[in-house]
Amino acid sequence: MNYDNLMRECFDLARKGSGKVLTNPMVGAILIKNGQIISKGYHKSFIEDHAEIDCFNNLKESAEGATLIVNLEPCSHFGKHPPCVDEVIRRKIKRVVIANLDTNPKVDGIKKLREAGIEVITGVLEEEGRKLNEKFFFNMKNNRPLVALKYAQSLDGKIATGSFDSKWITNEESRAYVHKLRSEYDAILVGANTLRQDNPRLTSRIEGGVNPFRIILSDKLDLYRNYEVFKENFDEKTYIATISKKDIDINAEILRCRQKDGRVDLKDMLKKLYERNIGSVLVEGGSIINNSFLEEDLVDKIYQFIAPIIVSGVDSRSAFIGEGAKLIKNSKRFSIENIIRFGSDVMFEVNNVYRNR
Ligand code: AOF
Ligand code: ZN
Repeated sequence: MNYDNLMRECFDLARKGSGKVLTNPMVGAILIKNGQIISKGYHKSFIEDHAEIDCFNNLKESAEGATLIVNLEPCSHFGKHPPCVDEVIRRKIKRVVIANLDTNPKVDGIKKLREAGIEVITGVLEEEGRKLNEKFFFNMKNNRPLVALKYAQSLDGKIATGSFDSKWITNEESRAYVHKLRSEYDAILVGANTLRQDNPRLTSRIEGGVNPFRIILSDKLDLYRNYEVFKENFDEKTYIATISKKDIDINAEILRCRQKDGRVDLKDMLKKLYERNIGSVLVEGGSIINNSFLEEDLVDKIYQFIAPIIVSGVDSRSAFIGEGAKLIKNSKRFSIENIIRFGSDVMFEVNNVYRNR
């Protein structure tokens, strides 16, 4: 039997957890018996049941002899929940079909299933499954959140004019895509300067979009409570990463980070965020913040939007500003994974995650 279509359906179910499962993987599960789908389920959020359990909970009949299709190897460890494999065995499932092995070192579900006499088929649409859970696999391998930079630039590579004007470089379609990205990333990071200049809300304004956590990078903690990101009505928290010892009365959790060259040590900040179950960060910073991540080798992905305008000018800003490579051969090299057109704009999805996967 070919399980490709059912696995694709598992991926679609899994995607419903996008932005909500945090450092957990997106997982969907389907049960079939006598060629019929008898139940479906998915991992809805970080704290909720695993996909397999959700699928069993939705079941209206006995699962005995059924085939379970699930895009990730069922877990065998005691985490926030008991092992899924125990439930699979208890329910007398005949066969388990999976796309990807779970790279969490605590998990070895397949062994347990096979020992219980259950047939296990692995590697169905493995590559698509890997792409779907790119962030999770990255987290498992690197023990830190995946970092993606997002910026919009002109044809001549400028993200702002000399007077720091950067509004409306890209068109509406590109901006809509940014809102989709914001709902897929666990957190969104900007510098304190962006708050001062634009006072953004940093929410995902698409239908059904999940709001990300907000991270404000502020070395000196010179912030005011009346910025939009500190207003009450958010489900997700705002964090401020700082090296200041100052106390301020503000609606955010302050992450006191180690310092490096007088600035927040980004690796230390990412460690603290990971401890808070943030598995991916979308950086919407300017030249300086982008460059700090670049210098620390912390740029795993880039979403680079390009609008067909030319800004020119010696004072205008490009996406990175640092010492720069003296020779082209010393530049940092990435790979372009995907190119999408948004009307008159173009977006490059640039990847570095393969280095770390
Ligand atoms: C599954 N099905 O739907 C998911 C799995 O803390 P816990 O108990 O939620 O465990 C989290 C780990 O379980 C996670 O790192 C990954 O290895 C696995 N996630 N496993 O069988 C699921 N979400
Ligand atoms: Zn599980």
